[in-house]
Amino acid sequence: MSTLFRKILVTCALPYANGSIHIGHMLEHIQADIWVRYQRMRGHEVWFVSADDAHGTAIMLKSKNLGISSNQLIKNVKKEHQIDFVNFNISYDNYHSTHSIENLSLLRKIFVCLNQKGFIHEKIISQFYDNVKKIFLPDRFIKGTCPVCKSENQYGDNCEECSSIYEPIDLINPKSAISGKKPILKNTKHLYFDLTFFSNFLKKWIYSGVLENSVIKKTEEWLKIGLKPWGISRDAPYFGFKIPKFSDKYFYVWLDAPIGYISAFKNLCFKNKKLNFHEFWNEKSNYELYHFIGKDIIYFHTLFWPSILEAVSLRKPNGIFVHGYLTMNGLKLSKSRGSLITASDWIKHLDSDSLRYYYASKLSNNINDIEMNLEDFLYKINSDIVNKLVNLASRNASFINKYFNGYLSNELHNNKLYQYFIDVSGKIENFLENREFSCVIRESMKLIDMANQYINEKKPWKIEIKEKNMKELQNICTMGINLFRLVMIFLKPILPDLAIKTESFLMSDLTWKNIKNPLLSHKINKFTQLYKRISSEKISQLMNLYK
Ligand code: NOT
Ligand code: ZN
Repeated sequence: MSTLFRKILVTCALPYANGSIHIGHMLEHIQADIWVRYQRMRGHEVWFVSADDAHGTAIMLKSKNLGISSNQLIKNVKKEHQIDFVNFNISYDNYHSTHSIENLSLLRKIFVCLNQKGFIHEKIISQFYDNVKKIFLPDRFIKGTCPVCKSENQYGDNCEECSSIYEPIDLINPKSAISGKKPILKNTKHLYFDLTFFSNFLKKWIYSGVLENSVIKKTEEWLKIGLKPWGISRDAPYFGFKIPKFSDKYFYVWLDAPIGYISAFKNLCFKNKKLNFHEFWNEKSNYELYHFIGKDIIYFHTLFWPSILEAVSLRKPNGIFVHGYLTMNGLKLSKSRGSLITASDWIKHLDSDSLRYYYASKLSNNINDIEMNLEDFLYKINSDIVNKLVNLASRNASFINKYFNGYLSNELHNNKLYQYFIDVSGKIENFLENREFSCVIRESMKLIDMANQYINEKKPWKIEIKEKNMKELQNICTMGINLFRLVMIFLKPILPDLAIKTESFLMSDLTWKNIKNPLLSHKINKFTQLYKRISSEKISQLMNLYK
């Protein structure tokens, strides 16, 4: 696949604009960014976008609590989010907001189209209402016991324990999360999207190669239970876009959130005049589209989203890449529960490459949860990056710098070993393409071990500094530097900061297309520390913030 020129658009789920980015969010942005950087390295045209999800009751209530307008809140939060993503080297081409002119205009167009095609119906329903706070309660603001597995403290729309989907009315012992009181039922008119019409389309689409098996299974379960019309309106007070011709009704945040994928790209087209919006979004487009998401929002992306796109004749995604939750000490840390280390706290004490490396070492293309253990983290970073990877460079560079004026030899000491690394690169390409990043790390570390083993055997430090030995010494160290370079090419999408430092040390860019050409008769820079060992004090300082 990678020999063809590809045009690709990649998205991450849009973070809510009501709170900070934490390392749980970062798992997804890092995962997507590694893949994006790899595709770019292979010479493909890749556009990487996301946005803040800026609407909904939570944002409205949060701004009220803070005593600022919702507009001000989402502006502040977006700035913060963007700084976090830059700090972790998430290479977005555009980071937009769903509270944008592009999103409003696309949402209206899509709504009008759905309406004209007869996919929108009105229905009067009775809904939970907080009579103390005078507000209809969105699903996420009602808590109670799951009607299926009986777990307590579950949201009104789905259970985080057993993943059942249900209506708030089905909850046992419901309570308003705003006032804590038992809500009353009140009638209200709402708009529904006719999701049921798309059952047959979905039954084909989910098998079209866009989903991993575990995700297909989840989706099949929902299809088996049968689809229901999907409510797309919410009552005032709400922070969002108003529905034309309805007084006091707003579009549900989950309708304009996925449209945010399209509008983030639309806004990018505005900034980059070479991009053609329609070329990308028409049904026959030959661009590829991939969404990275967490397993908590599979439903929205495998049922609602493709149906909406189908209904308005827009292109569908080529893949929905789903990851599991981040757990810490075995605890599930979903977006909405538990206090997770924020991205900004992390970066004050530790670096970005270390988190990227740690996640990569645990990530695969399945929906298994990822366990973050800071002791294991410390050990892995110091042992892999410092003791193995960077050490290989430093122990060889010292000889090249000292005796050869920084010049690598004109030949390798062991062409066979170099060729072996090239042979393994094909495997690593496949792992990167298929998002099996833990395998990339495993294979890379195997190679680094081999390279260090080779140096241990050749013992350059034991070679007597004599005219007749000098060529041999230079060849051995040139070999070591070149093997380090190859592994750094493989790891460049994962470790962008270390890659930049390595490029300046090697005085050569790390590119995929040059792996077969070793650096020979080439001058390298003086070796300066490429990566700093992580101390346990740093970890304790960070953890102290969360006691
Ligand atoms: N803000 C949502 C969340 O769960 C994600 C929205 C993703 C955009 O954090 N959507 N779609 N579809
Ligand atoms: Zn349950």
